[in-house]
Amino acid sequence: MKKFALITGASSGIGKACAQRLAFRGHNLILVARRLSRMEEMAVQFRRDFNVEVIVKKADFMVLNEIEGLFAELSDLQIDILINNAGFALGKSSIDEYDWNDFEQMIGVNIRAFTRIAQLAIPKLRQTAGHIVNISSIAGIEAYEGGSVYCGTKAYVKMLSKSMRIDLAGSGVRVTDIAPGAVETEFSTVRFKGDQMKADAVYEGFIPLSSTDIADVVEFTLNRPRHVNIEYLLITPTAQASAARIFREPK
Ligand code: 8X3
Repeated sequence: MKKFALITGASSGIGKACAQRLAFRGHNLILVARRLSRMEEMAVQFRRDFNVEVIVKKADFMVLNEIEGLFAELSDLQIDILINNAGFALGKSSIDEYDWNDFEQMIGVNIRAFTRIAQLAIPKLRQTAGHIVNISSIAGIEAYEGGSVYCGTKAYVKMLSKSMRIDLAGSGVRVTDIAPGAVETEFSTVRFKGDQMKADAVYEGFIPLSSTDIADVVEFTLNRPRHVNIEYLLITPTAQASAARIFREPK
């Protein structure tokens, strides 16, 4: 029976790069995100270039019913990889000035949906002795100014991942937590709500990671022999020594 890799947040950034890499390696894919047309374009390309099966599903991760409905639709399929990637930062200000709705959205997607997706995927991954890759962040181990709830959600992902690993020991399911530092994607454009000047400033004066750099590492963890579980990897640009300490070349 065919096996599929399920990738959330697949329409851009790290999710898209992982989808591209897995398709290149001949893996069938289930792509899930909100932006259907982007995923449909990817699917056409992957089917044509890599001869893989690609299923595209639109889901709003703020709505748990949509996630549950998605897994009901996938009930006949075998899944051996989950790239649990959907998540974002919204806003970056002092906690007392933060828009509560931004907190709600980060908690809704980075914690609630993230957990529900993992929980619904695990029975399928047990059947295939599969692999869960949870995408956390350097923000999960280091707080920074204006990071509050975003940092909190990523610390949550780190502990959820660790706990999952313990629960699944003996099942043959591998669990990996990938924690990227500064990766130039739409991340900062989303965080700053379309303010491109602010978003660009995040990556100024140094070479940030690309989503392909992260896909390289994800691929490495997936391709280890079955008895090898890489539990946690923190990946930063060479110029980034901590969440807040980035060496920038003077202008
Ligand atoms: C993304 C990296 O440092 O902007 O998770 O939080 S950071």
